[in-house]
Amino acid sequence: MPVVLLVLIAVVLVFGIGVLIVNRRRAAGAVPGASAAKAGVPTPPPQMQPQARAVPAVTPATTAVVLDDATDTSDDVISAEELDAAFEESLADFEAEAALAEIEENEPELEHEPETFERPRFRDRIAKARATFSGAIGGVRGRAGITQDSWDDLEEALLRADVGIKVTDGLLNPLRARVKAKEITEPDALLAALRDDMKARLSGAHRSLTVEDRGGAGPNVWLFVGVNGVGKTTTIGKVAAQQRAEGRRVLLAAGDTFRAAAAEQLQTWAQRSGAEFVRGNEGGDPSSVIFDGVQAGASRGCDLVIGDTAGRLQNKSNLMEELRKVRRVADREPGKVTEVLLVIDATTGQNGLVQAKEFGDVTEVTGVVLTKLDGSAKGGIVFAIETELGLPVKLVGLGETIGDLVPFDPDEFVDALFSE
Ligand SMILES: Nc1nc2c(ncn2[C@@H]2O[C@H](COP(=O)(O)OP(=O)(O)OP(=O)(O)O)[C@@H](O)[C@H]2O)c(=O)[nH]1
Ligand SMILES: [Mg+2]
Repeated sequence: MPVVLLVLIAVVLVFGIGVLIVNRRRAAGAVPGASAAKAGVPTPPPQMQPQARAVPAVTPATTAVVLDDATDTSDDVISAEELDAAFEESLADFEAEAALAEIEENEPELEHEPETFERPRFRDRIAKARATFSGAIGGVRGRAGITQDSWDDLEEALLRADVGIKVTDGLLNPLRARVKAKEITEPDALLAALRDDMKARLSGAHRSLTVEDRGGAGPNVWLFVGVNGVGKTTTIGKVAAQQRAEGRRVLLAAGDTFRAAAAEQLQTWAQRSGAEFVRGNEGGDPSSVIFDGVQAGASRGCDLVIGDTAGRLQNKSNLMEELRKVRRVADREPGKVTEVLLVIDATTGQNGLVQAKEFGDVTEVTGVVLTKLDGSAKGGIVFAIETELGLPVKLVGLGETIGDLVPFDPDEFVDALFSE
């Protein structure tokens, strides 16, 4: 009898130990990627949810990841920064596969044909700037010769148009010398010479938008940057429509994760222009959204991925660093950044120069889009941007609708200023 009892106790003990071991193993496997995270490998991204036209971006974990043994908190909690660094390092190897697998499944059919639009003319849209100039031109023409008042009229018109004091002097001083040397004697000849000099100052810049033929290696990436409310998202919609009309397959990536409404605004433009669309979570990492946009663009054979970014003040260094990262990630294979367009609101005048300098330093701006030139008397900022900073103004916004964006044509612009 005691022997049977002993055997029974032994069986119970063995069973109990077995249960304990199994439970510990289960607990150890409960946090996926925990051991990998400990070794510095980022946690796999959350699965993407299919949407009608939108593919949500894969966002790296931004919260701390708690590992299996909750009692030891010192080493087992990985901070957002550490995770972010790990994410940066192994992004290409790791997320590409997961992202591609999902994106291919969700590839939408392009349902929308882009809207057709008529190109507006400078002359019709820059009425206010023209009014400023035509007053001065009338004054100069109305005098029998070239007097001090003629110079005052011209100087005031140039300054009011926001050409800036430096460029204004640069334009008028040589003309003063030519008048003094009797090379120019008539008011009409003076106006013609000024017009030519203004055109000459803007000539020679490379203004076309770059789309490289990458032989299927991946999409070109264009990024839009600038301070708040200047017209980045609207311009992206207009550009997307133009690029679609040229037969390119375009994807818009909602890198403005600051507000959910920003992604929705971009999505509306994607639908209008017949572009595809990728978004992330509100408050997520913008560079992750751009990365996923590029992956999606590559897997769908897009020619062009256009990245929106949140508006930011050029003196907020943390936000400017975020932008630097967005640019770096966008430039990773299979993407290639071929344009970084700084959007400047023409009505902000000379402040646009400061913005251009700061954004240019951080993101290697390739060109400027000058918006809201309709109704603004300040188109003269073009001269300051080009001559003082050496950045080409590539596009000009002349209104709020999809067709209100034109390539910047300096001759047409200057002629429009001088037209009566
Ligand atoms: N008149 C005029 N309005 C414009 C032009 N471009 C943009 N807008 C308007 O400017 C406002 C701001 O445009 P958004 O595209 O939202 O500007 P944003 O830079 O994306 O703004 P944030 O994302 O908040 O930084 C909108 O009301 C646009 O319709 C333009 O060329 N002319
Ligand atoms: Mg925006």
